[in-house]
Amino acid sequence: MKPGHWDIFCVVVDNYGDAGVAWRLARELALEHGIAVRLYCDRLRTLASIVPAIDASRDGQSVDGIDVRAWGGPSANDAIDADADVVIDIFGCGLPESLLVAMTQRPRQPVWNNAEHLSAESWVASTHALPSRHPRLPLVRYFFFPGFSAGTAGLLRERDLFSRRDAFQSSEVARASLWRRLRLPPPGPGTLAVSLFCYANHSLTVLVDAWAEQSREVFCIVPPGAAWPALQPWMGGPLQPGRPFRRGRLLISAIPFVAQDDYDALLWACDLNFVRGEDSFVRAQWAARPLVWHAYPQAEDAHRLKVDAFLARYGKALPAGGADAYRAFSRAWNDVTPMYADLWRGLMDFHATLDGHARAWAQELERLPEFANSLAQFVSDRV
Ligand code: TRH
Repeated sequence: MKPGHWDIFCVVVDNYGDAGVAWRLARELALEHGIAVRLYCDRLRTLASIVPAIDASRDGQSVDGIDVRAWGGPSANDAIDADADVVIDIFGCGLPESLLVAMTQRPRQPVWNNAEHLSAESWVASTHALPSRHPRLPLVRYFFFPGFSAGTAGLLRERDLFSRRDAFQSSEVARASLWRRLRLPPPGPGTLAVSLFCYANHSLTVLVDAWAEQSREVFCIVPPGAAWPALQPWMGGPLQPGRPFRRGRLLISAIPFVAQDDYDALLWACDLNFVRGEDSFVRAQWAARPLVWHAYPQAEDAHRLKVDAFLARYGKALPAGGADAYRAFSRAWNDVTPMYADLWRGLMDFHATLDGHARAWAQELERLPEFANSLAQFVSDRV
């Protein structure tokens, strides 16, 4: 099949994940599949914070071969050319009515896919790629699910990601250059370097108390987010880039929000990564370093099912003690059970095991389908 021309639509509901996933998908399709991609985003400012080459004040710009466009969202009346061969709405953000009508009038309708949210739950494989008829218009939309099993579309992963990661992790020069860019001191020998990206979290102060009191030095690097205001009362002052804070064995440094590629490098450089949502969660798995996931909190605690489903898959190849410690800490971090310092100590007893497991897990996932490839294959089977 000829690569053709694809339109991707993204609504930033909150935070960075919507734009983060849309950008990653657009970039892989453009750079690895030679597809002409237009990316419509209703908040260019958010996109620009993860991709600094994007100018948030400009509509219509080419970055990494992607035609980046501003739009007003599915209910706005923007004039959008209905000439794409493939249309994707990220996380089911919806498309403008005028575009849907124009799609029905094309001699050959575009393939319309909804790129879905990630879950490790087992129902995903049986729902992936199913068609759904539009309630009023003669259009079909397919539901495309990322996931952790062969029956799903898999996860987004750039072709050269592992070779870049491995080159970084084996190069002292590359790591030193990252710490310089972040204006941070390189962690000393034996120090546990931790990145901390999370939502508002009741367990945070229990954790920093445990870090301050333990025997091993902890260097905690905190990008902007809920952790900054949450740590302020504990620190007795604001957390800001350039103003490190020490208590006992714990050194905390805030960093500004960094470009998506530098965030990858931070994950590669740390010994443990606290991540959240979807995209940082996946990137931490590719980093092949132990991770703790904070799931996006959902109504009626629906996210707890997602946490347990992930823990069941991730813990399968761990020895029983390690799986229990990991599960207990992760569930407390997600507010399913109370957090205690002992849970942290239990987790650290298995840090070396978790480290080996993280690499094996990344290799295991690498054998599954890759999301952009799955999508390109799915489309090529239909046009
Ligand atoms: O930011 P998130 O919480 O995003 C989302 C959204 O809330 C979204 O509505 C919801 O659907 C989804 O979670 C489940 O977390 P996430 O998914 O990890 O996205 C963060 C993005 O920001 C990711 O692409 C990595 C990037 N990032 C940087 O580029 N630089 C940084 O410094 C940091 C901390 C993150």
